[in-house]
Amino acid sequence: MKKHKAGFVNIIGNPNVGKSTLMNAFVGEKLSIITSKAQTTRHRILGIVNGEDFQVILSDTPGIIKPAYELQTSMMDFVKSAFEDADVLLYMVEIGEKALKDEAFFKKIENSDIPVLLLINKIDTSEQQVLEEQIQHWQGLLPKAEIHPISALENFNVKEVFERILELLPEAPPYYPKDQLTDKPERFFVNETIREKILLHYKKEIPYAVEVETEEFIEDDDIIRIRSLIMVERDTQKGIIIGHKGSALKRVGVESRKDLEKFFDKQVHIELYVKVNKNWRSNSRQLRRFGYNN
Ligand SMILES: Nc1nc2c(ncn2[C@@H]2O[C@H](COP(=O)(O)OP(=O)(O)OP(=O)(O)O)[C@@H](O)[C@H]2O)c(=O)[nH]1
Ligand SMILES: [Mg+2]
Repeated sequence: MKKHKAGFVNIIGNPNVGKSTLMNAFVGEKLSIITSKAQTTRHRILGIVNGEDFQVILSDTPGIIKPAYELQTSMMDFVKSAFEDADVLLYMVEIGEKALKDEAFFKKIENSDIPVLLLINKIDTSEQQVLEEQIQHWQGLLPKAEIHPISALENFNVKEVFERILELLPEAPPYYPKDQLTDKPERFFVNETIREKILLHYKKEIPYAVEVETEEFIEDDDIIRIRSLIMVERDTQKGIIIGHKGSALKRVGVESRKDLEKFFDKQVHIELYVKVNKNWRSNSRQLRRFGYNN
């Protein structure tokens, strides 16, 4: 009989380099939201790829930054936790990038005994010569790491990286049931889908001041009824989220519903409302309630 392999493969790197895009590509589902804005991902999200004789437990994590408020400190705690249980680390950089936004994390990678695959992402945007310079640059900085140029977006070299991960994983029984895809509950994906639309449609500070909490998720035979609360930090932000005669909020609702109907493969009814929750980003009790555990 073939031996069973299993382990934790944790993706870390600067904001916006394509970590979530890669995890979704591995899993084949849109588990993590993706936008062109930095700090899209705020949590550690597991994406589990199951095979007959393997279980690869991927972790998508928030992009590495120097925290300026408590929410960001919690986000960086998720990144730290990803160092603690990794069997393989995927350190993702993008073409043109020179260094990690927090030197302390780079030191952790440098001193790690865990195998590190350094993925140079977005090579679809680059010339061969630029790529070669990048490989030189990273090889010089992290001689122990194995470098793989990829395009998560165009699925280039993603399968090869997955094969390499399988080689590196230890023999172990599965950690999760073989039909499980993630560690997060359904409501989490509702919150994230809504937050993605807010990241896409609102400018500047607004998306960063928003948290979403799904208060109702009722699944009937043919429809899922959802009610979610969009939290902002100030009254002015509430007005902007709602928009003229509610048009902006309506767009968030319509687009979220479409995505969620695809995700759950069922008709969805969604009701959104907006509330001011002053300074929730700096309030540890509020943060715990929203699943930022520290
Ligand atoms: N051209 C190109 N764009 C990519 C590639 N991978 C990701 N992107 C884009 O880069 C942007 C950021 O992608 P994400 O997957 O959200 O990046 P992330 O690292 O998870 O970002 P944070 O969660 O904010 O840290 C999105 O606009 C993606 O479409 C790639 O291989 N090529
Ligand atoms: Mg992300």
